[in-house]
Amino acid sequence: MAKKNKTENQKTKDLKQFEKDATGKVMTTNQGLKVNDTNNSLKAGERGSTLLEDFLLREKITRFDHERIPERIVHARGSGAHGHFELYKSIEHYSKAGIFTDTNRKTPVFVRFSTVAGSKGSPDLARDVRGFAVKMYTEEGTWDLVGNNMPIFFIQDAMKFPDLVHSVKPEPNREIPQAASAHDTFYDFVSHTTETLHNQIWAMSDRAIPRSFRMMEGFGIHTFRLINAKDESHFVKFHWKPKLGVHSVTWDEAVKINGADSDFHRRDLWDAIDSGHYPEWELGIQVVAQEDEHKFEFDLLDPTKLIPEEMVPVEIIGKMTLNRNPENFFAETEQVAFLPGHIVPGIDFTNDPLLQGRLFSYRDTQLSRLGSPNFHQIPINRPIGEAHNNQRDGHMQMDIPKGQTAYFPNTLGGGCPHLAKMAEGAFHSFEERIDAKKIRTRSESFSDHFSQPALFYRSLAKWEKQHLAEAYIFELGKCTQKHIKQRMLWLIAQIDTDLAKNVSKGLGLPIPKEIDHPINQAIGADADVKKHQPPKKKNYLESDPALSQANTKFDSIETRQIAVLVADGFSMSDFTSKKEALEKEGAMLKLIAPHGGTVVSDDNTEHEVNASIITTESVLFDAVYIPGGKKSIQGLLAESKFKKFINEAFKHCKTIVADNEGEDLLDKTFVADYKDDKAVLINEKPATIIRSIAKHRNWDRMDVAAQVPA
Ligand code: HDE
Repeated sequence: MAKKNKTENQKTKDLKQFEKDATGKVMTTNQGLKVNDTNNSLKAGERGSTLLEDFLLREKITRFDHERIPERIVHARGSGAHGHFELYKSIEHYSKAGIFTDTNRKTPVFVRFSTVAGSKGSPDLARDVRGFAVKMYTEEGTWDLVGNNMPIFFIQDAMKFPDLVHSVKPEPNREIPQAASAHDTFYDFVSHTTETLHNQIWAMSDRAIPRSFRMMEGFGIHTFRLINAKDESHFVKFHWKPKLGVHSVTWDEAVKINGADSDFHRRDLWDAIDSGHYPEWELGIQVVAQEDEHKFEFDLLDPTKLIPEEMVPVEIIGKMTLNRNPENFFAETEQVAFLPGHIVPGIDFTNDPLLQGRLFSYRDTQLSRLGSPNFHQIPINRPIGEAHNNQRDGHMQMDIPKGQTAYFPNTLGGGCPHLAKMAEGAFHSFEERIDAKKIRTRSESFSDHFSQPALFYRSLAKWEKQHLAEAYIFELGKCTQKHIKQRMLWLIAQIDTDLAKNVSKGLGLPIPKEIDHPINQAIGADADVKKHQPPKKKNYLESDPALSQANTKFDSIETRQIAVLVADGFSMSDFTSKKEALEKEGAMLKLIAPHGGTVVSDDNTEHEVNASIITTESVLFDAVYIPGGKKSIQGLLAESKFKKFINEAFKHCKTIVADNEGEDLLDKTFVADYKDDKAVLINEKPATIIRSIAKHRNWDRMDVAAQVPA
């Protein structure tokens, strides 16, 4: 695939003025003083004590001492990229936003993907929700759509967020475990907070262990409003649909990837963009008319509910492309500040009580994280248009506001900055009629906690259901408290009895008929759960195909990593025939050899080895290819890790390809007995191989694969 040109957008141009490039430049202090020794401190004599006078030492050390800023309290680990959004068709009947009406624009974006629970240095393949935060630098102001890769959230009211996060974070006494939900405190909370069960079951699904950030969906989650030029409101849910489809790894791979390359997702995103394979997502909207607000069997304001696509189809309206890696991780990815409160005319909030709480939290958190109310002046956070108001001063003011006045109204400053007229595109909150009692409660319309987890489970394919049961068994198996496991089992049984039976078998615990632990009674938890189901479980839809990854796209092998196992003497003609065809489709072939350096093929040409077998693992690849060549196969057989490599790829249901003598290597592995498997391809044509790799995995092999002792 040809490397595409990097496109430059307005935000990229804006950022350029802040870039610093030391190429060819002399080293100076921060004051511009030229420095000729940065290795030795100033001393009294060669061996003497260091002098307080040494301003060069003090500047360097003091600056170093203060390099760190607090990591995000949630979503600490993340990776970002620049790009743009293009609109396919105007939706002016719904929204007056420039980004939704002007099809000629390329709106600059910066996206940050993240895990939620782990610290900044935690591994990428934790079982977790992924953050999917998009900052759109629109001409009318910056719009942040701060979403996740799952369409619903754990809780319904912002008031519960600290409890949720404290329960999943490492336990406060021992600070264990890191980046993992599989522990007592999390399930203590979940099992006593049934509103969490929907997001919880999604977190047990393969969605929580994506193959790549580039292969996951994004969701705004909350119901927002679109406002048109006539000030009419429609409810909307936002969806990002990846062009490459939604794909995941298995849990066994996730565990191993975390050891083999804990930066797997970060590296994958960087490499894809760097090699010109720009990730793309289409933006979809689910629109509900104002008058239809109450026509559903769930509340549109409840963020633990999705609108099944079967009930309201997703309308695709545009496309986002990420085409530039950040220049500097800290300056851009770490300092970017997303605020759900950043909206533009044409988009507005609803009263979703989780969203309402977020509107407070994100500004507040930037104050402690970035340290100043001027965080919007950091280059990555600046809007592309001019910003003027009477807000002043504070730590690290970067602008130099001119003039005598910093108040409104004024005459001394000519009345400026003056107020925008509505015709100039001023923001105006949607005038929603509210006539209510001030009350601290939860709406009765939020009380169904079981129908949608059940719908999600029913909608999954057999292999997805199996993965999900295994995830529950793993997670609850890691809990040490029996009453917590039993309570979870009882709740899972209310979602689906078959699922509960599987989990119960794995845990070696019967499904309790009642949950009557004295602690639960003492804290009144049973009454709370009973209030919320199961009697109220509804079956308004048998299944929603969009919820299953079995119904995603399987039409591309772009950026798929293919491990080519070779030693000296491998067949060049086998290799070239496959390489050309696979690379044409965008796949990336990597030569894995018994050693680093180079290998020589049977036509005496030398090839750069991409990784020696010692430094890599099968879990980092999507498929394996073994070209023929007698000598090469002998070389591979001499190093036993190649057999492990193949067995493991087979275990993870990947496509395994061999040509000619390559089959001899397969015969020494577990694959020998399964050569009729539809994704074990011996001497097959490239087209068949491409189709097989595009399928992502052969899940039909799952039961056999489970037997592989790898
Ligand atoms: Fe966040 N969340 N959140 N969250 N969230 C943060 O803001 C918070 C919620 C999400 O890449 C924090 O700048 C509260 C839902 C993403 O920089 C913090 C509540 C969704 C990111 C915060 C929620 C999200 C954050 C931490 C419940 C999906 C990473 C650092 C009321 C729609 C953004 C920061 C990035 C980050 C608070 C719930 C997504 C503390 C109080 C629901 C993707 O402000």
